[in-house]
Amino acid sequence: MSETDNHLTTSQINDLAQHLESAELNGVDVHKITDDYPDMTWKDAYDIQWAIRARKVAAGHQMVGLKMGLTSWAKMKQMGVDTPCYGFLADYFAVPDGGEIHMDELTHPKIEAEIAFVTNSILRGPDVDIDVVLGATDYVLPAMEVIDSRYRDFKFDLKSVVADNTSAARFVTGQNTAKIRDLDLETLSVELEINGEVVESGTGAAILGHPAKAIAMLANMLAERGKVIPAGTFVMCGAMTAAVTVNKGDHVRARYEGLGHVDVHCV
Ligand code: 0L1
Ligand code: MG
Repeated sequence: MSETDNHLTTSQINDLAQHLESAELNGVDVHKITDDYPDMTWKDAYDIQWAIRARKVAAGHQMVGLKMGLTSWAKMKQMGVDTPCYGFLADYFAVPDGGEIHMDELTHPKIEAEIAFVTNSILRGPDVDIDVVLGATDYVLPAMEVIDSRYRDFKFDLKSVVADNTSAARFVTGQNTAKIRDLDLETLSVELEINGEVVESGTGAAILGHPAKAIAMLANMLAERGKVIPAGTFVMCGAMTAAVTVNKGDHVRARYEGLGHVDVHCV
């Protein structure tokens, strides 16, 4: 993922940002954009994502955090890629613990159990590692992400998914927080339940071996664009479990060892 040049024009990037944002806001699916733009570069893909982000800010939304995606080796292998990707979290993506996901607003949502970090000092790449991240972490908290690719049948390639803000749609955070000295983030375990039945389980090590690795990678990827992770940033590290399809009427709970649980209802 080293292309630093654009193949697309600024006008094409802005049009594609509008196209993908419109699919998101209207809950309609579209075909993957690389079908029409097979030569688009990684720079184009992230430029489209950043253009969607700029559209949301221009529309009055706040950015409330960042996310890493495709951080498990299993999911990268499934996608045939060796690099995770990042996206942004807008204010209206946030659902309170115990709250509702309105399925009519989404296309084909899936849910995954994650862990999130809140930083207390700036993380500036390119040489951020796990120890630097742990030294800049205020606390961690349990979280679930709802991913909802705007691409028909979740069929995409990585450039298309980066442009589509890595399928980010909704997220829920738990009410318990912990200092990293009080947790072993690698062995921290979670069970994902749907209607009381455990459907997936995992540990922190599923995230690149250690969840802080995902934050380090984010800082280093942002550095390629001259960006940093500011102090006080909420960052979701990626999934500890596989993503599970949810349906109207489902009650989803992620139960974390030593960190309580996070709940959401699909209505
Ligand atoms: O958050 C994630 O890991 C999802 C990244 C995008 C790929 C997908 O939609 O499955
Ligand atoms: Mg995720």
